Amino acid sequence: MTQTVIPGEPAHFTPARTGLSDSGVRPGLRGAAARVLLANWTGASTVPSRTLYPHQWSWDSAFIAIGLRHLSALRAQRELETLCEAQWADGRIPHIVYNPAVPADAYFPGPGFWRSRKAGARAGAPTGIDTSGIVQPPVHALAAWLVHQSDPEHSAQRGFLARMYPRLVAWHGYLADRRDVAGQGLASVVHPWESGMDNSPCWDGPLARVEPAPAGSFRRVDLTQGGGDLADRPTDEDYGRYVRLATHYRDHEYDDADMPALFAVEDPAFNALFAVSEHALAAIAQALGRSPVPHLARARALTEALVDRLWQPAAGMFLGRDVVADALVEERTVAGLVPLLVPDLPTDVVDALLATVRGRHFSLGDQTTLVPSYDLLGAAYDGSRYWRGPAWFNINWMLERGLRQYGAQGSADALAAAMLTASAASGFAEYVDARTGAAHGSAGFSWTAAVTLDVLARPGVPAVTAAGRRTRTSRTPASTHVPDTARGPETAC
Ligand code: 9WN
Repeated sequence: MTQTVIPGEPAHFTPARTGLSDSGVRPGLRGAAARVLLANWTGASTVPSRTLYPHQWSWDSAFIAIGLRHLSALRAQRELETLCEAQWADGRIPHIVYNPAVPADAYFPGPGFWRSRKAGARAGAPTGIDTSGIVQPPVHALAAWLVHQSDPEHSAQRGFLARMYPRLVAWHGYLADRRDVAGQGLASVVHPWESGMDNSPCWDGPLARVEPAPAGSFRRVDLTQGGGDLADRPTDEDYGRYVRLATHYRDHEYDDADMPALFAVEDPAFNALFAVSEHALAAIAQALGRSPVPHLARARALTEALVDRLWQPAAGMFLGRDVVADALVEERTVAGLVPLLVPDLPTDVVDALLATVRGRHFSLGDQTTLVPSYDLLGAAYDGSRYWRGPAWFNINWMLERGLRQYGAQGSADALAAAMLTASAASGFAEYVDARTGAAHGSAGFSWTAAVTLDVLARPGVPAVTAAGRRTRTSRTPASTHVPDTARGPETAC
């Protein structure tokens, strides 16, 4: 019989002790965050931002659902269900689901660029909805499990998990079967947008081989709609490369088997989330009376491949692997710290990661209060430029849980408090300067509000205890670790 371990709530993290209480130190923050999510709700899902991103984005929706569960379990379930209605027959969950009510030129690339219904026909794109053809990090099973936990009775009444489970299994199957470009047990991203960290310096090397699409062949909308500083956005040259890669994929009918890889990178954050979500899928399977064993086996295999292929002891962190060049990408980005969210990492890896988060490259608790997206000492560091230095709230939400999971309670408490301070002060900005907290990007950003709600609602966070820290030589038998059992108060929308 497989042992399922759902981590409990530690007594040492309480609103009273950390000053995270909405009614005390931060009056009004919960209401303000809720108003952002209510304003960005479109009737069946939530836009990341009313100005810059007027459709549904895949990993945004997962984080949004994690926050929405504290306002309305039903709405949180709908968020994920709406996304899954756009799933392709090959299992992929597209990174954008277009809202037909929004003008075609409101975002580039729009549905006319991806042509999903036609170019994606062989891969099984839906016929009644327009989507993009690429994917984003697989946070969805984790989100579904957390949404279920916020109101299990309501979830069971609606058959939420029973409907989500086959979708999520197909999604993970797609990543495992079609995206293991190197054949070594990890999924590759085939476009920087798939990582969710579009403009990370990690992509500079692999992207340099890609000929940019001619500047006049597309028209960017992000430079006119955003509301943020245009200088913070990716350059035209990088945009040209993004367009070239997406065109290449589209022109191969989104067929992963039949596409010469121009760009393929094993990203540590993407694969860490895959492993964590596979643990969540094990918990979902068990809640449905099914066997968690295949999910636990895949979670274990992913964790081992992550360490074997992407761990770099000399850097004290994980690095991306350029699959086309078969070489690690020598850039320290926050993606290489996100595996802290994965349970059961070897002890030496955890110790090094904790030292790196607080060390001179990321400097948490010293020069920074939120973890920056890129190495403070890196040649490409820019405190305000997209994914090249500033801090994102969803990423810090994951790191806060990772720190806590591995016993760094003090750093986790301080990070949680800093997230609330920065989200409130910045008007729920898309991202902030990690040193100063200065707001960047669009305001009223959905996942910033969502993770704020989640941090505010938790009387405690979990997870994996010291028992979860294991050495390379003593991997424990199959068990399910899902980094949350917290239940926040539910109120109707
Ligand atoms: C491209 C929606 C998305 C996020 C990504 C973020 C940004 C889009 C863009 O916005 O990407 O998908 O136009 O830059 O990088 O993480 O999901 O919020």
